[in-house]
Amino acid sequence: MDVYINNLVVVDKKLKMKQSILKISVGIMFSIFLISFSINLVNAESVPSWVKNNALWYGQGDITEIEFLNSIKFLIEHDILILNNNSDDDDNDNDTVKRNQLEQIIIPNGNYVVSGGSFYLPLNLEINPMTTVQWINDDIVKHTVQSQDEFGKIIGLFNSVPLDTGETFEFKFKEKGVYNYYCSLHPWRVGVVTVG
Ligand SMILES: [Cu+2]
Repeated sequence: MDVYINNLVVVDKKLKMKQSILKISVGIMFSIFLISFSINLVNAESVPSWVKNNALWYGQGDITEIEFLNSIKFLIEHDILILNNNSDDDDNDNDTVKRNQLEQIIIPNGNYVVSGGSFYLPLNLEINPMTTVQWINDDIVKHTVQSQDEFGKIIGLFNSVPLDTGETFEFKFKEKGVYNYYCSLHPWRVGVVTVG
């Protein structure tokens, strides 16, 4: 019976030691977090010394968790500890998405017919810089996309291989300007991408 009780005491002691080690680690981590965080936002002097002590005392097991949490509550309520709700980051993400948009130009069915009205859709695509344009061949014959200079001569800016039905070609427009292109297989088909 004594052995059993002794064992229980040992187990209990071990458990308590583990708990206090955990508390001390949490306390140390929080102190580091608190100091580095507050320096970034305002300066460490804004954190009252009793809050700093609370972090230490909590780590040592001298105060309860509620007392410890109350000191964090104090920091938040007094705008010393400012919680980042990531709204700025979200905006930035949206901007990034906007800047890296994908726009499509459809090469419609019948585009190869000289007298037909199946122009590129849209005929003049207007986009922001850093937009990727994707041409998709919805026609029943092959088409190419060839960049042209202002005189209608092919230049090596963006040039596709012949695209089968359903195939696509992409090019990312980084700089502002007016970009002409045409199909080398059906040179009467001319389109424009305006980056502004
Ligand atoms: Cu064509």
